[in-house]
Amino acid sequence: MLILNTRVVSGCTKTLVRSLNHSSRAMAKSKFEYVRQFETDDTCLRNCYIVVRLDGRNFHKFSEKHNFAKPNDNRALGLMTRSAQSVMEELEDVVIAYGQSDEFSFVFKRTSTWFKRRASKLMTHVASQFSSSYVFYWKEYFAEQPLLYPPGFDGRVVLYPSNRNLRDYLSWRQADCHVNNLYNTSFWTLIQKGGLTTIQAEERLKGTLAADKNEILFSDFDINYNNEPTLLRKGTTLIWEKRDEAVTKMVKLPNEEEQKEVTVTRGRKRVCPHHCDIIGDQFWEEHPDILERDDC
Ligand code: DGT
Ligand code: MG
Ligand code: MG
Repeated sequence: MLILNTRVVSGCTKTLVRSLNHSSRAMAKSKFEYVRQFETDDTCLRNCYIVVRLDGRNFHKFSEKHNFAKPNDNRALGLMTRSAQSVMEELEDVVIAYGQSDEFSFVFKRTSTWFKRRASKLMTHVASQFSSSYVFYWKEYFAEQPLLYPPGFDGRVVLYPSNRNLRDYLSWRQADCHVNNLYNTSFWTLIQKGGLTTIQAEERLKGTLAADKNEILFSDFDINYNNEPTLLRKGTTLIWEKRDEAVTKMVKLPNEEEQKEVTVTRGRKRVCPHHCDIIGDQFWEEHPDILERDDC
């Protein structure tokens, strides 16, 4: 019946064919189809920044087994950053990422409609892209150290409705980086340079405040914590930046027979790492395009 109609009224062809497909699909539905209704709606609330945070699974053991330097291993941090870069390049709408230790947070722009904002899709894509990149690039960072078993990363999704909330979230992660790194630097200096056992170092640091740890490092070991590398004190922030790139291409100039190689400069967006403070206003004033307006 439908096919007959398509012949008669050509202007309606599209509509009729569509309804034919629909009815044949309806007929093809199995009695099992109802199980779809058990799927939960995990659409992220509109206008909110979507943050996906990944964290290495049992990296206490993973770092030991793979002989990570203590307290910080530059190879491991480099590989984390490389994997996060891959997430930003391969997936859509991540405007900023922040990482330290075995974790990385990815912020999707608040107006993103990627995968209809479904939390499970976003989180699993981030986690799998990150994990496969971590394994894929392993050798580039750990030349002599074989990867002994497949690492895993857990993921969670958190929504932040305002710029203030998002900035406070990122500040929280950077403050955590600072607290942990100051503790770890003091702890391992007491052991590696001070000759203390792990138990003695723990005892020495019990109840100390940040100022006390700074003092121990400075007075006993001549280490000014503020001169430690910013990568370790501040973590890694990845953002998109336009950089000029020289590109060579073949062009045919007017009045000339043959093509000539010409070098032109092009602005290209790239993921760039920063190891700076993101708690204060300066970073955000210097990069005003990262955050969208609060009144969207
Ligand atoms: P989880 O996350 O509950 O599965 O357990 P972990 O063991 O991953 O715990 P977490 O994430 O709180 O702490 C990260 C661990 O990874 C911590 O034991 C120190 C280790 N780690 C991360 N980066 C480095 C590094 O550069 N060098 C060394 N030696 N260890 C590191
Ligand atoms: Mg972990
Ligand atoms: Mg962690």
